[in-house]
Amino acid sequence: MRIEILHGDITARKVDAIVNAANSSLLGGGGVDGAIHRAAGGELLEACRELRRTQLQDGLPVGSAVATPAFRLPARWVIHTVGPNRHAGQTDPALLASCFQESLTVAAGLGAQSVAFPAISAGIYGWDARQVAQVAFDAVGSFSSSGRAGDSPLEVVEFVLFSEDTTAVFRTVLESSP
Ligand code: AR6
Repeated sequence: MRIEILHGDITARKVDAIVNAANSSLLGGGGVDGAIHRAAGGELLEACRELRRTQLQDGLPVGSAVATPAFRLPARWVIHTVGPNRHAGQTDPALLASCFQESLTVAAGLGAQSVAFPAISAGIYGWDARQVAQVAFDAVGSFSSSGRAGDSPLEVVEFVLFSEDTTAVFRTVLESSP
């Protein structure tokens, strides 16, 4: 599995799956969540409402992930995950690690070869980008060395960062990772 760091808009990525930094309601919001819903079209919100009705009446828990089709996006699927919100006292890095691990597990289950992540929790939810990068790369490393990656066709894990600063942070952390 190869990690790539890109500066840009995740909604433009023609990968198998893009990951959405959603909230538990799954009904949209600001940041990358808003951008994904706008670009995917109203069918995405409908699919999320259907998930809430049928499987997730109490919402998607922090650290969990669930997939929908990507509708008008170039990607095939959107994997929605809910990062921990520092402003709500959710400061346990294990919750953030779980977002990356669960999203990779869902991507592998879909048969995805490529998946793109944003900097989950590094915006409205208030986490430091450096810590998000560290947790993300550790999660990819432990996923690829675990049995879960064995049968999956997952080859490329992209991190698509919206600002130059965050892109530089992710590059620096990746270079200093073992
Ligand atoms: N492509 C890639 N990255 C983006 C894009 C984009 N189009 N737009 C923003 N980012 P945030 P969170 C970056 O706030 O911190 C929503 O309201 C952004 O610059 O989107 O997990 C949800 O509904 C930042 O680096 O997600 C939740 O309520 C990163 O994506 C809440 O925000 C994450 O920022 C989730 O907060």
